[in-house]
Amino acid sequence: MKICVVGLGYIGLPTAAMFATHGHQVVGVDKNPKVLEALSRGEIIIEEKDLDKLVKQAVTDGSLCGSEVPVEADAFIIAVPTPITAAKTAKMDYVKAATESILPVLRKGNVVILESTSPVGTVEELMLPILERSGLKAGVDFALGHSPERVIPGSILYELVHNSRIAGGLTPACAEKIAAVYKCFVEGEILLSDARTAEMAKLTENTFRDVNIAFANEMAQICENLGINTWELIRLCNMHPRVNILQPGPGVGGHCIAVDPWFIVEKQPETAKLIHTSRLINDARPTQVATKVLSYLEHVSDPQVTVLGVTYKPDVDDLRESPVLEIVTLLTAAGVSVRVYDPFVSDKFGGDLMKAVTGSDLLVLGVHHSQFKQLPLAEIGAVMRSKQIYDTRRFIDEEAAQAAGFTYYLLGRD
Ligand code: SAJ
Repeated sequence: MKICVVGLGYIGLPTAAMFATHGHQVVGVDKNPKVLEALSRGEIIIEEKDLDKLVKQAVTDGSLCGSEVPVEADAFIIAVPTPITAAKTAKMDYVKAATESILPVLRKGNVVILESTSPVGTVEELMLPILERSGLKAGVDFALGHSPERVIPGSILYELVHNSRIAGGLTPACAEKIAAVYKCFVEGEILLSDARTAEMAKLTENTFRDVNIAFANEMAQICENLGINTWELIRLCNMHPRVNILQPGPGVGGHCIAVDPWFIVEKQPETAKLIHTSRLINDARPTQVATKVLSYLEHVSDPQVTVLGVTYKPDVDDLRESPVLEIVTLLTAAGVSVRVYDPFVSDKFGGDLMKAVTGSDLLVLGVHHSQFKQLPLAEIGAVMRSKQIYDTRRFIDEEAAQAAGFTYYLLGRD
């Protein structure tokens, strides 16, 4: 099969490389010349485990190449961003433009699949009318539907293969055709459904997680006020066979969980009350954490803080919607001099750890990158002005910190 993947980001590029290494001829389309230029050399400009090798292999074999515009193909996959506007509604411009770009090359017998996370109705109300301008009929002359990506950054290639995948068709026959496209590499179950349910399923999964994290974050606030260690509380409660509480933290980041629930709220503002409140709870976390940081610096003149880790989650290079970046901004606005160290964002925040901590009054552990387990606390403490740590992830060994002379504060307890 010839497959055209529109959008070569965190989802499109791994998906394109996966098809290309499973017997298909793939053309990847992107507007960013840097992406295409790197691809022509078999290289990538994003960080994702093992993706560089897979792309290199596909390009070297001649099964994957880049293009500025879609070309004729058997299947089209749209994996472009669906960001959120200031009004908290989905910005569908990229999906619209990607669909329009397919129009000139759409042929009878094609399969068109939306992978981008989108509000309910996108396939039927946005894409279908555009594609039918071709004179072809959706569900008759070409198959159309939604097959949401559900992979977790950091483990994308594994999850692309092993997760189950929903194939939501405009008609049952469309769903079958969509499923057939992915069969070459998906080892998980392919679940047939309709397009609207598939759209809602994706939003519901991320909303489920957001609501549950909001619960953990609210508990953390309550426990701080009542002098209870949330982490110990959660450990005890999670021993119950039907309780599984997630972890509190400095907020919810990333381009998915902090965004997708709004796509449900947008459609049903009166009804989606718990969903809306959960979003607000998680969005309030950076302000609450920044306020805590300021309280630990109350008696310090000209306070200096070092933030360790600013990406939206551990062991990735992605800064989108990062709550820790927001904390950095809030502290800076409050007159604190903030230095950031994050080895995953080497161009901006890499450099020298020791330089970043010298003269500092407080370390804020913002993200629990694996390598922060081996922080040389004694050495770090020796160059700080005051030895204080605020651990927003319960990641640093409290006893080790205290042995190195630090005052240790824990989110959800102190
Ligand atoms: N977080 C917490 N507490 C937790 C778990 C996460 O505060 O207990 C925070 C993280 O620190 C991070 C944010 O939530 O800031 C989101 O991280 P994540 O690891 O939960 O999820 P994402 O955004 O990287 O990926 C999610 C996944 N969705 C679900 O697990 C339901 C993934 O499967 C989706 O494919 C992805 O969104 C997506 O692309 O939509």
